Amino acid sequence: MESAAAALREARRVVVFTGAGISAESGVPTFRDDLTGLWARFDPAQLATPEAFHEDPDLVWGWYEWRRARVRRAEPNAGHRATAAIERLIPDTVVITQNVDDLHERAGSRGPVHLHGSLFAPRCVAEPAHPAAFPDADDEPTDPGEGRRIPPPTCVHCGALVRPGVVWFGEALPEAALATAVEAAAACDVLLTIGTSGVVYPAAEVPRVAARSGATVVQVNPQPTPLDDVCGINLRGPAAEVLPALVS
Ligand code: BJW
Repeated sequence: MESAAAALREARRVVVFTGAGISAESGVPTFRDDLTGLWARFDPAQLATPEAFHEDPDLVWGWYEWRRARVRRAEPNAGHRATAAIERLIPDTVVITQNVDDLHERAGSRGPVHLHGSLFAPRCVAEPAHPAAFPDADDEPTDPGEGRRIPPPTCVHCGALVRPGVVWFGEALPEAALATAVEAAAACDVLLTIGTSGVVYPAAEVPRVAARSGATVVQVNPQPTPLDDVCGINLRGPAAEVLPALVS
């Protein structure tokens, strides 16, 4: 903890790279934790691929509406707030998140980069997607309950289905977001990797890019991950406890 705090104090450029674990203490489930992770209860092949949406749009839309409603009820935790505090202390901080929730924004982070999209930006399935296809995106989500089907709305411009604005397996990440992430990681002095299993690519390259570029990489996670080897400092613990201690 001492050396991580010292590295952060001396850093001019910082990247905070987050995964589902930072939102766990807000009650938003992770993906791969045993028992509580979403993939322990649901099959990603049936819910988080373009083929799944094509096959059964009502099942997929219903599942994302259920998750959107859960996130709406959740509040940012001390880990999200500590991240925003780092941005205030070190203005050249870039927050890069794999999360599709909006808890960084609600904790006061300015413009976090969303590598895997957002639950709150549904879009038309047409390529290229019609903008503002679904004007009600900011409305209170319908909560269909776990596992209930709900038909997706249709695009106001072309009548095609509206899909969740997230990045599914096999889909490209948003080009600009990925470029910003790689650039910031290559240029930073310190990268904090928080609450990610580090198994999903290309996002998992981000801390590796920072390590290869000579940055101090600090990991905050209660469990070991494949990123342990590239992290000079591993802080084992929950983000909502470790991060506030790091910036205090
Ligand atoms: C705590 C905590 C607490 C708990 N405090 N910590 C190279 C090798 C192998 C495979 C591939 C590869 N390159 C690409 C692939 C394929 C694939 C992939 O990576 N598969 C692997 C899983 C094997 N990647 C893709 O398909 C990507 N696309 C792609 O590569 O496109 C290529 C292409 C190019 C050009 C044209 C077309 C295609 C896309 C990946 C999209 C991932 N999508 C998801 C779902 C998003 C939507 C949704 O939310 O439903 O993103 S999957 C899911 O995993 C989600 C997450 O963002 C992502 C990462 O998960 P995360 O955040 O790490 O969560 P967990 O649960 O894994 O870990 C939580 C961690 O928190 C744990 O370590 C806990 O210990 C910890 N924790 N409590 C701190 N309190």
